[in-house]
Amino acid sequence: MTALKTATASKRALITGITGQDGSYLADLLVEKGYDVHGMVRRTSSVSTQRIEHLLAWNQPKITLHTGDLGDTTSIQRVLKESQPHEIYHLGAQSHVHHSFTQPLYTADVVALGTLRLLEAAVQLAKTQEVRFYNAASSEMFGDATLVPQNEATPFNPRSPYACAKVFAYHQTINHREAYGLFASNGILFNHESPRRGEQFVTRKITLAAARIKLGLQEKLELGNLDAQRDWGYAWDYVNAMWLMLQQKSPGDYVVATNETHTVREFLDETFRLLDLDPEKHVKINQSLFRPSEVPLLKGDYSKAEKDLGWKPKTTFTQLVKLMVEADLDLARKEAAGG
Ligand code: NAP
Ligand code: G4F
Repeated sequence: MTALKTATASKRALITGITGQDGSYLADLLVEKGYDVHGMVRRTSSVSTQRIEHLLAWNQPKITLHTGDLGDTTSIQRVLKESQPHEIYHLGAQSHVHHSFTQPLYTADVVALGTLRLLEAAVQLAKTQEVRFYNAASSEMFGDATLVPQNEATPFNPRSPYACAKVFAYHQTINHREAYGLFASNGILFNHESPRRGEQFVTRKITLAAARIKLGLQEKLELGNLDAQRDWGYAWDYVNAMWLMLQQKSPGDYVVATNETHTVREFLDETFRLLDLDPEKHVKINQSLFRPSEVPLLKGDYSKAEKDLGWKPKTTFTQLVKLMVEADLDLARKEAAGG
C-alpha cells in the first residue's frame, strides 16, 4: 500500500505503529515540522487508519504508508529499503498489558523480537546513511517497583509478558548502541492518554462509557482494580519528547512522566464529577478484569528529560480528564444523533 506524496522534505522519518495513538500524534508533529513521513502499517481485514485519516487525503496525502509486520523480517527490511529513514520511531507493539497474559508468545514475538528485527535492519541501513532510532520503552518495566518515584536508575521488576518483552527490547536497543554505534535511544514513557487512546485502556474506557451513560446510551460500566496508581500524562506532550530525544548530540534513555500519581478510582471520580454522574449507580466491579499480577504504583521522575531535553509535561491530570471527557461527549452526541 503506497500513497504517493507530492511534496519532498529533507528529513525522512519512519514510524512503526503509525495507526496507534502515539504514532498518529507523532505523524502530526513530524508533518508539521516538514518531515517526509513514512509509516509501517500491517494488513488488517478492516480499516485501521482512522487516527491518520486526515493525513491521507486522496488528492494530497501528507504521509506515505508501507505494508509490513513486526513479526516478518523480510517486510521490515523492505520497508526500510523503501523509506530510507533518517529517523526511525519504533512505536509498533501489542501494547495491551492484560492481553499479553492471554497471548504471551505473540506479545513476545512482536514486542521483543519485533524490536530486534527492526534494530538489525537499522544497523544495516546505518552502513549507508545516517539513521537514528527511538524505542518506545515503558514504565511497565518497573513493574512492582522497588523505589518511588522511578527514574532511569530504578531496577526493573516486570510483572507481565508485555513488560518482560519491553525489558528485552530496551536492553537490545542499548546493546545496538554500544555494540554497533547506532544512535539509539529509549523513551521510558509512563502512561499517556488522549481522545485517540484505544477504547480498551482504562482511561478511555471510563470517559467513553461515562459520556454514553450521560446521554442514556449505556447503563453500566464494568471495571477491575480501582486501586492501581498510575502516572497519567497527555500523549501530545509525550510525542514531543520522542522527537527531542533524536535531536540530541548523543543517544540516551529518558523517563517521560508527570511525577504525579492517581488511582483508577480518582480518574473515575473526576470523570463522573465532570458529568454530574454518581459512580455508585453505574460502576460494577468485574473480577475477570483483574490481572494475574498487577503493577500497583507508577510515578515517574522526569528530571533527566527536563535537564537534557528541556522537556516537561504541559497538561495536568484534571486538564487531561476534561479534554478526554469533552471529546467523548462529542462522540456520544454524534452517536445519539444517529451519526
Ligand atoms: P497503540 O495505540 O496500541 O498502537 C500500537 C500500534 O502498533 C498500532 O499502530 C498497531 O497497529 C501496531 N502494531 C501492533 N502489532 C503490530 C505488528 N505485529 N506489526 C506492526 N505493527 C503492529 O499503542 P500506543 O499507546 O500508541 O503506544 C505506542 C508505543 O508506546 C507502544 O510500543 C507501547 O507499547 C508503548 N508505550 C505506550 C504507553 C502509553 O501509555 N500509551 C506508555 C509506554 C509505552 P494496528 O492499528 O493495526 O493495531
Ligand atoms: O489502562 P491500562 O490497561 O494501562 P496499563 O496496564 O498501565 O498499560 C498502559 O501503560 C503502560 C505504561 O505504563 C504501557 F506500556 C502499556 O502499553 C499501556 O499503554 O490499565 C491501567 C490500570 C491497571 O492497573 C488495570 O488493572 O487500570 C486497571 N484497570 C481497572 N479496570 C483496568 C480496568 N484496565 C483496563 N484496561 N480495563 C479495565 O476495565
